[in-house]
Amino acid sequence: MPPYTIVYFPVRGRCEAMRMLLADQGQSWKEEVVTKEIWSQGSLKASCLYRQLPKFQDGDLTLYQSNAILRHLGRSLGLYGKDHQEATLLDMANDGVEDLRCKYATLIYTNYEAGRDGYMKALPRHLKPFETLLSQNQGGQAFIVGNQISFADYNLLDLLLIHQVLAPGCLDTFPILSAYVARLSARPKIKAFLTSPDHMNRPINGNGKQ
Ligand code: 6SG
Repeated sequence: MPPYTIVYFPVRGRCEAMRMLLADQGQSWKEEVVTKEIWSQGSLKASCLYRQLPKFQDGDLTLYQSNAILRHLGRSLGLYGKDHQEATLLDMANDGVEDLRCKYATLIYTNYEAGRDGYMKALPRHLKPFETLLSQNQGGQAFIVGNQISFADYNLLDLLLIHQVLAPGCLDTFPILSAYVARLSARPKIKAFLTSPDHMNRPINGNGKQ
């Protein structure tokens, strides 16, 4: 039995980055899908540390908070940089991913119709830091930090992929980001994951908006 279990709603949401990480690292995991009906019963919610999903199990260890889960997998599977400094730079990159993910979630779940135009207008400003970070590491030809893939790369890749759905062409003015998405998406196990029915049939968000 795989040691990993993801307990989450039937969406990509806050779990697709960890799924991509596990798939790319050749790990298997179990999915426990929580429907709206099950969640609204309330007993699972009441049992969750922050009354939210995802919940993640690694053997006997139960975790909450998607970024803590990504970092745990980063530490466990050697995806947290080569030294202390790289780990810190990865934290900085991942916190930036989280900031934009929160803006995205606010748009999707609270302000989709009225907020769309403003979001699109501000988007280049929010994408630029990632182009800058990449450009500072081997001219953008490598990963977000250092010479090896990290938990933050999977999180950034997912963030960029969902923005390409929200705003097709949003990376056109960012050559380094565009090449990064193409390069990472072409990694054989990521490609297999991204073209799998499991991924393709899973909605990005819980309210049908994307
Ligand atoms: C929502 O926000 O899927 N968890 C969400 N919502 C349910 O009762 N900081 C942490 C982290 O990084 C944030 C957790 C996150 O892990 S994720 C949660 O638990 C609650 O608060 C986005 C997502 N949304 C889908 C959703 C959940 C409830 C309403 C919409 C779909 C519809 C009903 C159930 C599933 Fe639905």
